Order: sequence, then structure tokens, then C-alpha cells
Amino acid sequence: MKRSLTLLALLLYSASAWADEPGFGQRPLDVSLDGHRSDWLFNVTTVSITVLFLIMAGILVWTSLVHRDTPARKAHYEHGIGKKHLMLTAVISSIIFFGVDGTLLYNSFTDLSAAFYKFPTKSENPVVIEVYAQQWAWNFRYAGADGVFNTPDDIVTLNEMHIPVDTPVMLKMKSKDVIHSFYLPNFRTKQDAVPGAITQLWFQATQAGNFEIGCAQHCGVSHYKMRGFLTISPKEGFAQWLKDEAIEAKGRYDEADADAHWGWDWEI
Ligand SMILES: [Cu+2]
Repeated sequence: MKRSLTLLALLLYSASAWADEPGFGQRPLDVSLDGHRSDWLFNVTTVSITVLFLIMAGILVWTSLVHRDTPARKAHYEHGIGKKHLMLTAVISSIIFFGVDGTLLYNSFTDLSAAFYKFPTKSENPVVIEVYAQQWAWNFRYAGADGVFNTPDDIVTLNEMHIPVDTPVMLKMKSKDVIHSFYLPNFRTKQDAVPGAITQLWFQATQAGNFEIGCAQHCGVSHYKMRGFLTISPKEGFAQWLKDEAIEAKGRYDEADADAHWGWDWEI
């Protein structure tokens, strides 16, 4: 008894310490056009499973009390499950399955086609960036003034991605070594970067600010250090950044440095 009380006290203590963490119970700020879709799914799933859990746990507790053992009670096995019970079970299960799971499934597919797979077209003038993942960093490449990737005027950054607000951004990714996953918590989106393949991701920011880029795929001992920084600027600020970086890029370009020429032709 004493031991279980100590254990309970310890558990309560650690739970309260956890709850005191800054940001507990809060999601990262959503600064994206479509992040609300994931949040909606998350909320509906959480509410649904909480309600179902309470109903099921309630029934379990109620039946354990009503049918508990008493000296006068004898076990009897002759009453099998009747057709009525089977029907009732089937109806309740169907309501839960088609109601809850059906809603989630329908909305997931709608969101995927209306947002995730609805890549921006050329006429929408997306900002296009090549992302090259490696253990344990993110390399970014902008085409520069000529609009062609892997040329001397490319702007190449390490762990630093700049994008404008209110403009679609299109990424194409590759990996140098193992599978990584480009993760933007503030956009509720992520995509794997896979060696030997090109994957793509698009998103759009609704407000300016500084945010983080994570790697959501365990990719080696320093996976936890694979952290990038995302700067979202007003359109003029982004244009200015591109201009400034273009001057720097020309000075930094080294024809002989083969490792630095990891870019590829943008393939649609
Ligand atoms: Cu990684």
C-alpha cells in the first residue's frame, strides 16, 4: 500500500512537471493556408476517441458492478447470444464505423486532393526551391536571375530557407544519403527526401515570421541536430534578400568545387 502510494505521488509529480512545460497542450502557431485542415482532423479524431473511450469504459464499469459476484449468484452458461444482441452490435458498430471513420476518411481524401496534391501551376508563379537533404543538414538552392538551376548564379544556403508571404512555394527534394523528412510544424506538412528519387511539396504562408524546419525521419545519430530556419518575409523583403544573395552567390561560386554543384534541372 505504502509503495503504491509513493508510486502514485511520483506519477502525479511528473505529470504536473510535464504540464508546467511552456507550450503544453498547444500546437505550433499555424501560419499556412491549409494547416487548418490537419488541425480539424486532429480535433475531430481526439474528440471522437475520447467520447468512445468514455462510453466503453462506462459500460465496462457499469457491467462489472451490476454483474459482480455475490454468494447467492451462480454462473450460468445456457443463454447464448441471441439474434437481437447480434443485430444491436452490428448496428452500433456500423454507426461508429461509417459515422466516425467514414467522416475522417472522406475529409482526409478531400484534403489530399484539394490541398496536398494540388501543386501550384506555372501561371501562379510559385517560388521554386531545390532541397538537398544530407546527414545532418538541409541545403537549399534558388535558381537565381536566369531561372535555371545548377548554374553559377544560383543562390545556395545551408539550413536557411527564405520565402515570401502569400505566395505558393514549391519544393523538389533529393537526399544525399539516407531517408530524411522535411517537416514544417507551422505548416502542418512534411515530405520525405529519398536518395535516388525526387519528391515534391508545396505550401503557402499567411504571415511573416521566423520558424523552424525539422527532420521528421530518424536519420542517424545526429538526427536531432538536423534543424533548419525558415524566414517568411513580406514580398518586397524577399525580393531584396534574393538581390543581396545573388551578389554574394557570384562571389562564392567555385567551378572546381564539384560537391557544391548538387543541383539538378527542374523537372515538372
Ligand atoms: Cu534527417
